[in-house]
Amino acid sequence: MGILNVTPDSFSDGGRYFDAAAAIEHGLELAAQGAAIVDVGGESTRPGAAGVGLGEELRRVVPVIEGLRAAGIDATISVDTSKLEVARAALDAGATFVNDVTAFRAAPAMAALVAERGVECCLMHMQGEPGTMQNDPLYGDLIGEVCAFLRERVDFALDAGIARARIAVDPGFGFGKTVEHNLELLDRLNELAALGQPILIGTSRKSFLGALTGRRESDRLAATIATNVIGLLRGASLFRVHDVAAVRDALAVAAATVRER
Ligand code: PMM
Repeated sequence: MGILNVTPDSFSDGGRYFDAAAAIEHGLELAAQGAAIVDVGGESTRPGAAGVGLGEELRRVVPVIEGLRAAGIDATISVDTSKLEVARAALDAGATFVNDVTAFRAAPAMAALVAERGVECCLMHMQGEPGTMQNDPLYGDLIGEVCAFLRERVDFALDAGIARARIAVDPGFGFGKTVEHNLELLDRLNELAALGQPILIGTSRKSFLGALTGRRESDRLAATIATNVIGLLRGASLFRVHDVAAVRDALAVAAATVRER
């Protein structure tokens, strides 16, 4: 899954693809690099980010999805949103995947929409809200709490009529987690297999990698690759990244190695 942030303020690529034409070009480039899914987002969820209004989010996302479709993009188009109206407009414009970092908590009706359209979705764990989630996140039992949350949200999605095979789960790296929490989640990712759903991870260039390497966002590719290879070995099958070509190569080698055994 290649990341296409149409925002002025995302933590790593904010502002680079804010213009629709530049965003469409970059989305096509992500697909050309081998992304099976291009994830289009119009609202930054970085720690401390302010929310964006409905009209503005629609203006950012819809023309880009329409443009990618019109250009015949060879990838599934995903919309990264927590708003029902944005999800609906994105599906109307050609998206077939809804990536909601609130796991349908912000807009519960989004579950019925996903069910009705027969599209796929990703449900992510987050402790707190983007504005305050990094202020001293606390867990009694990190993996147990993340799994219990995701199980409850999967049940909610199933009750709304979404087919089980169309639901991916994501532990939400960086969303209400310390560096230690992120590392424990990655190392114990295999425990999420108990949920029986495809596992998506989004570690690309995130701040815990900066804390471990001392590198700025644009210099975290090697660290990003390490986390995605570990994620693959621990059972993840979807990898949300900025640098598609490089991560794809690393995953191809890791997957082939494991398959040989
Ligand atoms: N991270 C961000 C945004 N959306 N969606 C999922 N499913 N998982 C994530 O980890 C995730 C996400 C924030 O990162 P960005 O600013 O690079 O988009």
